[in-house]
Amino acid sequence: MPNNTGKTYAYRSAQLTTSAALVDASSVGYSVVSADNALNSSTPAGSTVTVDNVQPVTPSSGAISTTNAGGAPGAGKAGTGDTISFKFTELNIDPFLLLAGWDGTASTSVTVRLTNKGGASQNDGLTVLGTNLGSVDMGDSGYVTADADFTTSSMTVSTAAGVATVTITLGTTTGSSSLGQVTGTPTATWTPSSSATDKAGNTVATTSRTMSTPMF
Ligand SMILES: [Ca+2]
Ligand SMILES: [Ca+2]
Repeated sequence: MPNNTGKTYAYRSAQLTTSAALVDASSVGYSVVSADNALNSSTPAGSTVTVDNVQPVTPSSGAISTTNAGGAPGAGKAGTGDTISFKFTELNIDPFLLLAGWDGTASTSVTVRLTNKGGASQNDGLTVLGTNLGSVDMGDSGYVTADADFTTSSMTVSTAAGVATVTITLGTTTGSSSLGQVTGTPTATWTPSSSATDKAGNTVATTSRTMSTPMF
């Protein structure tokens, strides 16, 4: 699977755009000229950048995973300390485009919403509000009987071996009376968002990924 191992970014600019005409991993020269208000210009300073035209994808296995922090009584039921993780086969995923204003160097506070869709055939949903992480179909209608928000949840991103892992740890909820316990083995489906990109602006592939386990 392609990844962008070996490409590093020390600067960020709103002016960066990708072009299909550029060949991935090729070297492209550029120069910088500075000018003062009187239009006195510096001598051009040149260097090169390495093109990154590889679309971030998600692993075909293990792209979405969960953990249960509550021991056996909490298994299958969302609770404080439970986690959900999303993986991208991309070292240079852009935290700013996962959550506006987040550089990914420290954990940040987010709200996880479990959306109640009711009925035997309508699976509950999971979203991380304000992010471009896409959405999860939980694969079962029994997680919540009404929408429940886990505020003060925390989100981190780490990178290793060509994979970026975004992990969200559930915070506290005021909707605990709405939480249900799922005892089967539902299949959850994550649909990533193309609003997430790598640092070169390549949009994330939106191929859906599944996990089969008693979640949370
Ligand atoms: Ca749990
Ligand atoms: Ca439900």
